Amino acid sequence: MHKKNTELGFSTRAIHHGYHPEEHQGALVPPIYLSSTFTFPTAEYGARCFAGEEPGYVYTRIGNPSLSLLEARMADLENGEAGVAFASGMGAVAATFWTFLRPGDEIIVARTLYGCTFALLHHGLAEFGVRVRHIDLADLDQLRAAIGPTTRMVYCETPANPSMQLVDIAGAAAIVRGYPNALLAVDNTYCTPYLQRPLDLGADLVVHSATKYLSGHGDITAGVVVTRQDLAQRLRLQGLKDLTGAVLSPQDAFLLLRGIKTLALRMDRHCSNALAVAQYLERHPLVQWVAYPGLPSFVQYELATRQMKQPGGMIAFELKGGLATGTRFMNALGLFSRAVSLGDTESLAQHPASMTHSGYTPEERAAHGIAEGLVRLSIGLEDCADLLADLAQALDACAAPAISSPPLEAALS
Ligand code: 4LM
Repeated sequence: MHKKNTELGFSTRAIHHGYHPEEHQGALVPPIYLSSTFTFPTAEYGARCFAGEEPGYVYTRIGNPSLSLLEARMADLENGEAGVAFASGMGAVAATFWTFLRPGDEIIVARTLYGCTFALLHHGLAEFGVRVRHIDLADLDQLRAAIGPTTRMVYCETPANPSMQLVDIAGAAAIVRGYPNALLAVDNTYCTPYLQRPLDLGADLVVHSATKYLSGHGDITAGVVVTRQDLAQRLRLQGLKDLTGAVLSPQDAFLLLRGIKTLALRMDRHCSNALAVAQYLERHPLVQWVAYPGLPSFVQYELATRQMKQPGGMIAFELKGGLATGTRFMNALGLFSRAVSLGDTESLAQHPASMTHSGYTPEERAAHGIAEGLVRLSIGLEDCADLLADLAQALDACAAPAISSPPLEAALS
Protein backbone atom coordinates (compact mmCIF):
# COMPACT_ATOMS: atom_id res chain seq x y z
CA MET A 1 0.00 0.00 0.00
CA HIS A 2 1.50 3.35 -1.04
CA LYS A 3 -0.40 5.75 1.18
CA LYS A 4 -0.10 6.01 4.94
CA ASN A 5 -3.00 4.14 6.53
CA THR A 6 -4.50 7.24 8.10
CA GLU A 7 -4.94 8.74 4.62
CA LEU A 8 -6.95 5.72 3.47
CA GLY A 9 -10.69 5.33 3.80
CA PHE A 10 -12.31 3.05 6.37
CA SER A 11 -13.31 0.32 3.93
CA THR A 12 -9.89 0.28 2.25
CA ARG A 13 -8.31 -0.30 5.65
CA ALA A 14 -10.98 -2.88 6.57
CA ILE A 15 -10.21 -4.82 3.40
CA HIS A 16 -6.43 -4.50 3.13
CA HIS A 17 -4.68 -3.56 6.36
CA GLY A 18 -1.89 -5.91 7.40
CA TYR A 19 -2.21 -8.45 4.60
CA HIS A 20 0.23 -8.84 1.72
CA PRO A 21 -0.69 -11.59 -0.80
CA GLU A 22 2.90 -11.85 -2.04
CA GLU A 23 3.86 -13.24 1.38
CA HIS A 24 1.22 -15.99 1.02
CA GLN A 25 1.79 -17.58 -2.42
CA GLY A 26 -0.29 -14.74 -3.94
CA ALA A 27 -3.48 -15.86 -2.19
CA LEU A 28 -5.91 -12.92 -2.44
CA VAL A 29 -7.75 -14.07 0.68
CA PRO A 30 -5.72 -14.76 3.83
CA PRO A 31 -5.08 -18.45 4.53
CA ILE A 32 -6.26 -20.01 7.78
CA TYR A 33 -3.47 -21.32 10.01
CA LEU A 34 -5.16 -24.36 11.54
CA SER A 35 -2.29 -25.27 13.79
CA SER A 36 -2.44 -25.28 17.55
CA THR A 37 1.34 -25.45 17.95
CA PHE A 38 4.40 -24.20 16.03
CA THR A 39 7.73 -25.90 15.50
CA PHE A 40 11.06 -24.41 16.54
CA PRO A 41 14.09 -24.80 14.23
CA THR A 42 16.25 -25.35 17.34
CA ALA A 43 15.69 -25.83 21.06
CA GLU A 44 17.54 -22.54 21.70
CA TYR A 45 15.16 -20.69 19.38
CA GLY A 46 12.18 -22.19 21.24
CA ALA A 47 13.65 -21.10 24.57
CA ARG A 48 14.13 -17.56 23.21
CA CYS A 49 10.47 -17.53 22.04
CA PHE A 50 9.37 -18.45 25.56
CA ALA A 51 11.63 -15.78 27.04
CA GLY A 52 10.03 -13.19 24.75
CA GLU A 53 13.36 -12.57 22.98
CA GLU A 54 12.15 -13.94 19.63
CA PRO A 55 8.87 -12.88 18.00
CA GLY A 56 8.03 -16.34 16.59
CA TYR A 57 4.78 -18.19 17.13
CA VAL A 58 4.68 -20.80 19.93
CA TYR A 59 1.13 -21.96 20.59
CA THR A 60 -2.23 -20.66 19.35
CA ARG A 61 -3.51 -19.64 22.80
CA ILE A 62 -0.68 -17.07 22.80
CA GLY A 63 -0.64 -16.20 19.11
CA ASN A 64 -1.45 -17.48 15.62
CA PRO A 65 -0.96 -15.79 12.22
CA SER A 66 -4.72 -15.81 11.48
CA LEU A 67 -5.38 -14.13 14.82
CA SER A 68 -2.48 -11.69 14.39
CA LEU A 69 -3.95 -10.41 11.14
CA LEU A 70 -7.35 -9.91 12.73
CA GLU A 71 -5.78 -8.19 15.75
CA ALA A 72 -3.71 -5.87 13.57
CA ARG A 73 -6.70 -5.00 11.43
CA MET A 74 -8.93 -4.24 14.40
CA ALA A 75 -6.17 -2.15 16.01
CA ASP A 76 -5.88 -0.18 12.79
CA LEU A 77 -9.63 0.40 12.48
CA GLU A 78 -9.86 1.57 16.09
CA ASN A 79 -6.76 3.80 15.68
CA GLY A 80 -5.09 1.81 18.47
CA GLU A 81 -1.65 0.27 18.87
CA ALA A 82 -2.55 -3.40 19.38
CA GLY A 83 -5.48 -5.78 19.48
CA VAL A 84 -6.14 -9.05 21.30
CA ALA A 85 -8.77 -11.47 19.98
CA PHE A 86 -10.98 -13.64 22.21
CA ALA A 87 -13.41 -16.51 21.76
CA SER A 88 -16.41 -14.33 22.66
CA GLY A 89 -17.31 -10.86 23.77
CA MET A 90 -17.55 -12.15 27.34
CA GLY A 91 -14.05 -13.61 26.92
CA ALA A 92 -12.85 -10.08 26.08
CA VAL A 93 -14.80 -8.46 28.93
CA ALA A 94 -13.63 -11.08 31.47
CA ALA A 95 -9.98 -10.82 30.42
CA THR A 96 -10.17 -7.02 30.69
CA PHE A 97 -11.52 -7.20 34.24
CA TRP A 98 -9.31 -10.06 35.49
CA THR A 99 -6.13 -8.56 34.04
CA PHE A 100 -6.42 -5.06 35.44
CA LEU A 101 -8.42 -5.44 38.67
CA ARG A 102 -7.26 -6.86 42.00
CA PRO A 103 -8.93 -7.27 45.41
CA GLY A 104 -9.35 -3.87 47.03
CA ASP A 105 -9.59 -2.06 43.69
CA GLU A 106 -12.70 -0.23 42.65
CA ILE A 107 -14.40 -0.33 39.27
CA ILE A 108 -16.89 2.40 38.45
CA VAL A 109 -19.45 1.23 35.92
CA ALA A 110 -22.36 2.76 34.08
CA ARG A 111 -25.88 2.16 35.38
CA THR A 112 -26.91 -0.14 32.51
CA LEU A 113 -24.73 -2.92 31.10
CA TYR A 114 -25.27 -6.09 29.08
CA GLY A 115 -26.70 -8.77 31.44
CA CYS A 116 -23.68 -11.10 31.49
CA THR A 117 -21.25 -8.21 32.05
CA PHE A 118 -23.44 -7.18 34.99
CA ALA A 119 -23.44 -10.78 36.26
CA LEU A 120 -19.65 -11.10 35.91
CA LEU A 121 -19.16 -7.93 37.93
CA HIS A 122 -21.59 -8.85 40.67
CA HIS A 123 -21.27 -12.64 40.83
CA GLY A 124 -17.61 -12.76 39.86
CA LEU A 125 -15.46 -9.76 40.64
CA ALA A 126 -17.40 -8.52 43.66
CA GLU A 127 -16.99 -11.96 45.30
CA PHE A 128 -13.22 -11.71 44.73
CA GLY A 129 -12.99 -8.42 46.60
CA VAL A 130 -13.32 -5.87 43.79
CA ARG A 131 -15.62 -2.99 44.71
CA VAL A 132 -18.23 -2.52 41.97
CA ARG A 133 -19.83 0.88 41.97
CA HIS A 134 -22.63 1.86 39.56
CA ILE A 135 -23.19 5.51 38.80
CA ASP A 136 -25.16 7.38 36.16
CA LEU A 137 -22.25 8.02 33.80
CA ALA A 138 -24.45 10.22 31.61
CA ASP A 139 -23.92 12.74 34.42
CA LEU A 140 -20.18 13.42 34.52
CA ASP A 141 -20.51 15.22 37.85
CA GLN A 142 -21.32 11.80 39.34
CA LEU A 143 -18.02 10.50 37.92
CA ARG A 144 -16.11 13.49 39.32
CA ALA A 145 -17.62 12.80 42.73
CA ALA A 146 -17.10 9.02 42.67
CA ILE A 147 -13.60 8.58 41.24
CA GLY A 148 -10.71 8.31 43.68
CA PRO A 149 -7.28 6.79 44.31
CA THR A 150 -8.58 3.20 44.54
CA THR A 151 -10.47 3.48 41.21
CA ARG A 152 -8.66 1.23 38.73
CA MET A 153 -11.21 1.20 35.95
CA VAL A 154 -14.20 3.11 34.62
CA TYR A 155 -16.27 0.92 32.33
CA CYS A 156 -19.26 1.65 30.11
CA GLU A 157 -21.13 0.71 26.98
CA THR A 158 -22.21 3.60 24.77
CA PRO A 159 -24.95 3.24 23.65
CA ALA A 160 -25.78 1.00 26.61
CA ASN A 161 -27.44 -2.35 26.10
CA PRO A 162 -30.46 -2.13 26.20
CA SER A 163 -31.34 1.36 27.49
CA MET A 164 -29.43 3.20 24.70
CA GLN A 165 -28.06 5.69 27.22
CA LEU A 166 -24.85 7.34 26.00
CA VAL A 167 -21.68 8.30 27.85
CA ASP A 168 -19.68 11.33 26.75
CA ILE A 169 -16.41 9.46 26.16
CA ALA A 170 -14.21 12.55 25.76
CA GLY A 171 -15.71 14.09 28.90
CA ALA A 172 -15.24 10.89 30.92
CA ALA A 173 -11.67 10.48 29.59
CA ALA A 174 -10.74 13.99 30.70
CA ILE A 175 -11.80 13.11 34.26
CA VAL A 176 -10.16 9.65 34.31
CA ARG A 177 -6.89 11.17 33.04
CA GLY A 178 -6.56 12.99 36.37
CA TYR A 179 -6.14 9.58 38.07
CA PRO A 180 -3.02 7.90 36.61
CA ASN A 181 -3.92 4.48 38.07
CA ALA A 182 -7.35 4.44 36.44
CA LEU A 183 -8.21 3.14 32.96
CA LEU A 184 -11.26 4.06 30.90
CA ALA A 185 -12.64 1.04 29.04
CA VAL A 186 -15.48 1.40 26.55
CA ASP A 187 -17.55 -1.45 25.12
CA ASN A 188 -17.99 -0.32 21.50
CA THR A 189 -20.11 -3.31 20.40
CA TYR A 190 -23.18 -1.27 19.41
CA CYS A 191 -21.17 1.18 17.27
CA THR A 192 -18.06 -0.54 15.89
CA PRO A 193 -15.13 1.71 14.89
CA TYR A 194 -17.06 2.75 11.78
CA LEU A 195 -19.47 4.81 13.90
CA GLN A 196 -17.35 5.67 16.96
CA ARG A 197 -13.70 5.49 17.96
CA PRO A 198 -13.36 5.62 21.75
CA LEU A 199 -9.51 5.67 21.68
CA ASP A 200 -9.56 8.86 19.60
CA LEU A 201 -11.76 10.37 22.32
CA GLY A 202 -9.32 9.46 25.09
CA ALA A 203 -10.37 5.96 26.24
CA ASP A 204 -7.60 3.50 27.20
CA LEU A 205 -9.27 0.27 26.07
CA VAL A 206 -12.00 -0.60 23.56
CA VAL A 207 -13.86 -3.85 24.12
CA HIS A 208 -15.99 -5.60 21.51
CA SER A 209 -18.37 -8.45 21.20
CA ALA A 210 -17.27 -9.17 17.63
CA THR A 211 -20.11 -11.70 17.48
CA LYS A 212 -22.32 -8.75 16.48
CA TYR A 213 -21.77 -6.14 13.76
CA LEU A 214 -18.08 -6.88 13.22
CA SER A 215 -18.85 -10.44 12.17
CA GLY A 216 -22.22 -9.35 10.85
CA HIS A 217 -23.57 -12.73 9.85
CA GLY A 218 -24.48 -14.41 13.13
CA ASP A 219 -22.27 -17.43 12.51
CA ILE A 220 -19.52 -17.05 15.14
CA THR A 221 -18.88 -15.81 18.65
CA ALA A 222 -15.81 -13.62 19.05
CA GLY A 223 -14.38 -10.74 21.05
CA VAL A 224 -11.62 -8.16 20.58
CA VAL A 225 -9.90 -5.61 22.79
CA VAL A 226 -7.84 -2.78 21.29
CA THR A 227 -5.50 -0.74 23.44
CA ARG A 228 -1.91 0.43 23.94
CA GLN A 229 0.93 -2.01 23.30
CA ASP A 230 1.85 -2.44 27.00
CA LEU A 231 -1.74 -3.07 28.10
CA ALA A 232 -2.32 -5.46 25.18
CA GLN A 233 0.72 -7.44 26.19
CA ARG A 234 -0.65 -7.83 29.73
CA LEU A 235 -4.06 -8.79 28.37
CA ARG A 236 -2.51 -11.42 26.13
CA LEU A 237 -0.09 -12.94 28.63
CA GLN A 238 -2.39 -12.80 31.66
CA GLY A 239 -6.02 -12.33 30.64
CA LEU A 240 -5.90 -14.57 27.59
CA LYS A 241 -3.05 -17.04 28.17
CA ASP A 242 -3.43 -17.69 31.91
CA LEU A 243 -6.65 -16.31 33.36
CA THR A 244 -9.38 -17.12 30.81
CA GLY A 245 -7.82 -19.18 28.01
CA ALA A 246 -10.62 -17.75 25.86
CA VAL A 247 -8.74 -17.97 22.57
CA LEU A 248 -10.55 -17.43 19.26
CA SER A 249 -10.26 -20.26 16.75
CA PRO A 250 -8.27 -19.37 13.59
CA GLN A 251 -11.24 -20.47 11.48
CA ASP A 252 -13.48 -17.96 13.26
CA ALA A 253 -10.79 -15.29 12.87
CA PHE A 254 -11.05 -15.90 9.12
CA LEU A 255 -14.84 -15.46 9.20
CA LEU A 256 -14.47 -12.32 11.27
CA LEU A 257 -11.93 -10.83 8.86
CA ARG A 258 -14.36 -11.57 6.06
CA GLY A 259 -17.21 -9.86 7.91
CA ILE A 260 -15.12 -6.77 8.68
CA LYS A 261 -14.47 -6.22 4.96
CA THR A 262 -18.12 -5.24 4.45
CA LEU A 263 -18.64 -3.50 7.80
CA ALA A 264 -19.06 0.04 6.43
CA LEU A 265 -21.55 -1.02 3.75
CA ARG A 266 -23.57 -3.00 6.26
CA MET A 267 -23.54 -0.32 8.96
CA ASP A 268 -24.82 2.30 6.49
CA ARG A 269 -27.79 0.06 5.74
CA HIS A 270 -28.38 -0.92 9.40
CA CYS A 271 -28.47 2.80 10.25
CA SER A 272 -30.76 3.95 7.44
CA ASN A 273 -33.20 1.09 8.11
CA ALA A 274 -33.13 1.77 11.86
CA LEU A 275 -33.79 5.48 11.43
CA ALA A 276 -36.87 4.76 9.30
CA VAL A 277 -38.13 2.19 11.83
CA ALA A 278 -37.51 4.52 14.80
CA GLN A 279 -39.33 7.39 13.07
CA TYR A 280 -42.23 5.08 12.26
CA LEU A 281 -42.48 3.74 15.81
CA GLU A 282 -42.34 7.23 17.27
CA ARG A 283 -45.43 8.23 15.27
CA HIS A 284 -47.38 5.09 16.17
CA PRO A 285 -50.25 5.67 18.65
CA LEU A 286 -49.53 2.37 20.46
CA VAL A 287 -45.93 3.30 21.25
CA GLN A 288 -45.17 4.75 24.69
CA TRP A 289 -41.58 5.82 24.02
CA VAL A 290 -38.71 5.11 21.62
CA ALA A 291 -34.99 5.47 22.40
CA TYR A 292 -32.90 5.86 19.25
CA PRO A 293 -29.93 8.26 19.03
CA GLY A 294 -31.02 9.46 15.57
CA LEU A 295 -34.32 10.93 16.77
CA PRO A 296 -34.30 14.61 17.79
CA SER A 297 -36.49 13.50 20.74
CA PHE A 298 -33.61 11.31 22.08
CA VAL A 299 -32.50 12.91 25.37
CA GLN A 300 -28.82 12.86 24.37
CA TYR A 301 -29.38 13.72 20.70
CA GLU A 302 -26.72 16.46 20.72
CA LEU A 303 -24.11 14.10 22.21
CA ALA A 304 -25.08 11.38 19.73
CA THR A 305 -24.58 13.75 16.81
CA ARG A 306 -21.20 14.83 18.18
CA GLN A 307 -19.87 11.41 19.19
CA MET A 308 -21.32 8.94 16.69
CA LYS A 309 -20.94 9.12 12.92
CA GLN A 310 -24.45 7.66 12.54
CA PRO A 311 -27.02 6.56 15.15
CA GLY A 312 -26.56 2.79 14.77
CA GLY A 313 -28.91 -0.12 14.19
CA MET A 314 -30.34 -0.72 17.69
CA ILE A 315 -33.68 0.56 18.99
CA ALA A 316 -35.30 0.29 22.44
CA PHE A 317 -38.99 1.04 22.83
CA GLU A 318 -42.00 0.29 24.96
CA LEU A 319 -45.62 -0.14 23.98
CA LYS A 320 -48.56 1.27 25.84
CA GLY A 321 -49.70 -1.65 27.97
CA GLY A 322 -46.09 -2.53 28.80
CA LEU A 323 -44.94 -6.14 28.90
CA ALA A 324 -48.30 -7.75 28.08
CA THR A 325 -48.68 -5.76 24.85
CA GLY A 326 -44.97 -6.14 24.11
CA THR A 327 -45.29 -9.94 24.33
CA ARG A 328 -48.30 -9.95 21.97
CA PHE A 329 -46.36 -7.70 19.59
CA MET A 330 -43.31 -9.96 19.60
CA ASN A 331 -45.41 -13.06 18.98
CA ALA A 332 -47.14 -11.36 16.03
CA LEU A 333 -43.86 -10.53 14.23
CA GLY A 334 -43.33 -12.50 11.04
CA LEU A 335 -40.18 -11.22 9.37
CA PHE A 336 -38.34 -10.16 12.52
CA SER A 337 -36.96 -13.19 14.38
CA ARG A 338 -37.49 -13.49 18.12
CA ALA A 339 -33.86 -13.92 19.15
CA VAL A 340 -31.15 -12.41 21.33
CA SER A 341 -27.87 -11.09 19.90
CA LEU A 342 -27.63 -8.21 17.47
CA GLY A 343 -25.89 -6.88 14.39
CA ASP A 344 -26.87 -9.73 12.10
CA THR A 345 -28.26 -9.45 8.56
CA GLU A 346 -31.61 -10.64 9.95
CA SER A 347 -33.74 -8.27 12.03
CA LEU A 348 -34.17 -9.49 15.61
CA ALA A 349 -36.56 -8.66 18.44
CA GLN A 350 -36.08 -9.60 22.08
CA HIS A 351 -37.32 -8.74 25.55
CA PRO A 352 -34.32 -7.87 27.75
CA ALA A 353 -36.08 -8.27 31.14
CA SER A 354 -36.85 -11.94 30.45
CA MET A 355 -33.91 -12.68 28.14
CA THR A 356 -30.53 -10.85 27.89
CA HIS A 357 -30.98 -8.97 31.18
CA SER A 358 -32.77 -11.64 33.19
CA GLY A 359 -29.61 -11.94 35.33
CA TYR A 360 -30.67 -8.67 37.01
CA THR A 361 -33.34 -8.99 39.68
CA PRO A 362 -36.53 -6.95 38.98
CA GLU A 363 -35.34 -4.45 41.63
CA GLU A 364 -31.94 -4.20 39.94
CA ARG A 365 -33.57 -3.64 36.54
CA ALA A 366 -35.67 -0.84 38.02
CA ALA A 367 -32.58 0.72 39.58
CA HIS A 368 -30.50 0.30 36.43
CA GLY A 369 -32.87 1.87 33.90
CA ILE A 370 -34.23 -1.31 32.24
CA ALA A 371 -38.02 -1.04 31.88
CA GLU A 372 -39.85 -4.38 32.26
CA GLY A 373 -41.80 -3.72 29.04
CA LEU A 374 -38.77 -2.61 26.98
CA VAL A 375 -38.56 -4.38 23.61
CA ARG A 376 -35.20 -4.31 21.84
CA LEU A 377 -34.89 -4.38 18.06
CA SER A 378 -31.72 -5.13 16.12
CA ILE A 379 -32.50 -3.78 12.68
CA GLY A 380 -31.09 -5.96 9.92
CA LEU A 381 -30.33 -5.50 6.27
CA GLU A 382 -33.68 -6.49 4.77
CA ASP A 383 -35.63 -4.08 2.56
CA CYS A 384 -36.93 -1.31 4.75
CA ALA A 385 -40.47 -1.46 3.33
CA ASP A 386 -40.74 -5.11 4.36
CA LEU A 387 -39.53 -4.38 7.89
CA LEU A 388 -42.03 -1.53 8.31
CA ALA A 389 -44.86 -3.67 6.96
CA ASP A 390 -44.03 -6.43 9.45
CA LEU A 391 -43.95 -3.98 12.35
CA ALA A 392 -47.24 -2.40 11.24
CA GLN A 393 -49.05 -5.73 11.05
CA ALA A 394 -47.66 -6.84 14.42
CA LEU A 395 -48.70 -3.55 16.03
CA ASP A 396 -52.17 -3.83 14.45
CA ALA A 397 -52.44 -7.37 15.81
CA CYS A 398 -51.97 -6.23 19.40
CA ALA A 399 -53.79 -2.88 19.27
CA ALA A 400 -57.37 -2.16 20.25
CA PRO A 401 -59.54 -1.95 17.08
CA ALA A 402 -59.79 1.84 17.38
CA ILE A 403 -56.00 2.21 16.96
CA SER A 404 -54.46 1.62 13.56
CA SER A 405 -50.92 1.93 12.28
CA PRO A 406 -49.94 5.08 10.38
CA PRO A 407 -49.49 4.65 6.60
CA LEU A 408 -46.12 3.26 5.54
CA GLU A 409 -45.56 5.55 2.54
CA ALA A 410 -44.59 8.54 4.72
CA ALA A 411 -42.03 6.42 6.60
CA LEU A 412 -40.36 5.38 3.38
CA SER A 413 -40.15 8.81 1.75
C1 4LM B 1 -27.24 -9.53 23.47
N1 4LM B 1 -24.88 -9.33 23.89
O1 4LM B 1 -27.34 -8.38 23.96
P1 4LM B 1 -20.66 -12.40 23.47
N2 4LM B 1 -20.94 -6.59 25.23
C2 4LM B 1 -22.14 -6.23 24.77
C3 4LM B 1 -23.07 -7.22 24.37
O2 4LM B 1 -24.25 -6.83 23.90
C4 4LM B 1 -22.70 -8.58 24.48
C5 4LM B 1 -21.44 -8.91 24.99
C6 4LM B 1 -20.58 -7.89 25.33
C7 4LM B 1 -25.94 -10.19 23.62
C8 4LM B 1 -25.76 -11.55 23.54
C9 4LM B 1 -26.79 -12.56 23.62
C10 4LM B 1 -22.51 -4.80 24.68
C11 4LM B 1 -23.66 -9.62 24.13
C12 4LM B 1 -20.99 -10.34 25.12
O3 4LM B 1 -22.11 -12.78 23.39
O4 4LM B 1 -19.93 -13.13 24.54
O5 4LM B 1 -19.95 -12.42 22.16
O6 4LM B 1 -20.64 -10.83 23.85
O7 4LM B 1 -28.16 -10.07 22.86
